Amino acid sequence: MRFVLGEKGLKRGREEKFDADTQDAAQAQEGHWISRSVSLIKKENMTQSYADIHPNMVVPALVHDGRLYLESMDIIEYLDQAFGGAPFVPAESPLRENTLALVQLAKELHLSLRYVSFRWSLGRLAMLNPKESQHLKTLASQGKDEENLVSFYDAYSNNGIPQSVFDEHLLKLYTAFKDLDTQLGDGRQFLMGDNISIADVFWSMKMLRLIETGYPFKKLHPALYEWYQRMYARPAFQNEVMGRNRTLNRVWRSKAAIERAFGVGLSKALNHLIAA
Ligand SMILES: N[C@@H](CCC(=O)N[C@@H](CS)C(=O)NCC(=O)O)C(=O)O
Repeated sequence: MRFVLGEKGLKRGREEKFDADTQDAAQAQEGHWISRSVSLIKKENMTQSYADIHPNMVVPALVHDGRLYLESMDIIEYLDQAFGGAPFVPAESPLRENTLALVQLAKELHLSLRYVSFRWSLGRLAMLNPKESQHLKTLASQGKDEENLVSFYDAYSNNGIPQSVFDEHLLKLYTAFKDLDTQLGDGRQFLMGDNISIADVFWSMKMLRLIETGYPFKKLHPALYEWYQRMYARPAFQNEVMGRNRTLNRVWRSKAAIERAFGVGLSKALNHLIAA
């Protein structure tokens, strides 16, 4: 979402705590949006104040003109309508349908990304203690838990997920990246052709997280890696995505590099799976 705000030329204004009781409309500088970061590492998404905003306890969420918008896909479509500019969700067929199909695939793989990044990057840091688990259950019972956080965190925090399940998710991601790499082989600049779209946003966010786990994109999917470098170089990516993530991103990448040097970690697991 932040990436698209940047691409639309909208300027980031003040930073507020996500649960600070300030009126956005009153506080916003003309033409600027207010950033309210929610730290997933600090588990701020699993607080009553965030669950009141987003019942599924995931980011992002957008408030504009006093209305709340949830779900990345819907938010980006709304930003197109509200702020114009080159559309991220194309209007004409069949480009629209093809773009949305690629976004749908990214959405379906979101769970796989969660499994893989927790297993090979966040590790114990992402586990909940019994008190936190209980708190999550209480909050989830007020909403619908559509992202299945309760069952995932329950199993993950109790080491209840077999390695084969993590491997399965890693392979699913590998298969999808391999396909994208093939498609990009025709020299297109963006996933859907000549113009940036919501598909580029969804998939580059996936890659950003996976690079932190040590996923060897450059070696396995070179055309996809080149495409990611183009996305990464865009000012909106640098300012709105990396601006806040840079330090943590470096920490995770260093951890993955050390693991790779010792022949452990995601690269090793993936090599085994591909060879099998
Ligand atoms: N369907 C949601 C999914 C959003 C989502 O899963 N966000 C992740 C971060 S990329 C999250 O907030 N995870 C919280 C957690 O795993 O505790 C959307 O597309 O907006």
